[in-house]
Amino acid sequence: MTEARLQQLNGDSGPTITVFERSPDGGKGLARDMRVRWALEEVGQPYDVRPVSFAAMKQPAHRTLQPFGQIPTYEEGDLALFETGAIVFHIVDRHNGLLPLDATARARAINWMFAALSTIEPTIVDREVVLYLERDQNWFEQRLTLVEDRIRARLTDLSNRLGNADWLDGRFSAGDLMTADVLRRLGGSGLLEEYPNLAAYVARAEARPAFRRAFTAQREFFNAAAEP
Ligand code: GTB
Repeated sequence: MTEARLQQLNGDSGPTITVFERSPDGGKGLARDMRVRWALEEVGQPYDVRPVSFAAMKQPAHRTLQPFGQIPTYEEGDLALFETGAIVFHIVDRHNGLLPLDATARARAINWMFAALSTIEPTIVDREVVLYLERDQNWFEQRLTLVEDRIRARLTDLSNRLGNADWLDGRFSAGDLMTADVLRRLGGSGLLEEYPNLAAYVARAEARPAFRRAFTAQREFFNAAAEP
């Protein structure tokens, strides 16, 4: 019997996550709730979604959950979390499947989660800041080149480490989930395609049934919100 079915029979409700009421990504699943949805799908944990408008996100009620006025948040009984690293870790620590049981391999998988969030993602976010907020500056092109070169430096190292392997360290783990989700944010930039093994890595991750379910859920949510 699946964990989801057991929960239904026990009357346990799953966690609730907050998401953009209307995601600026147009349904491409690029906001950070995607990695939480994906982790929940991987471990078979049903969840509810609570949409939050940009205005509501900055109000005290939401800031109680997320001090920085952002999504996603995660509520489960008495527990409220923010920060996708902490949320995904909480999910994969409590459910089998995305972290190895062997302590050493488990620590290495967590290591990759942190690398994705601390070493790779900031360079990708920098590029988005340049594109969205600094386009009018006369140094825009120069800065974009610098920022993209910093991304390339990270991608080169990651590509060298991955080599011909399917995943970063043995079986697919939460480290891969986080890394692939971070790399997805480069979609449309052309940067990922400069590294065929990384492009294939992301495609492999996106082909996972759990990713497809999470992606479909966020897309259906976006489409329903867009209906008049
Ligand atoms: N460090 C936090 C975490 O990992 O949880 C960062 C959370 C965060 O950046 N949340 C963003 C947010 O709420 C949404 S994901 N922004 C609103 C605000 O700060 O006022 C970032 C994001 C947003 C939109 C797109 N997009 O449209 O493509 C992609 C990613």
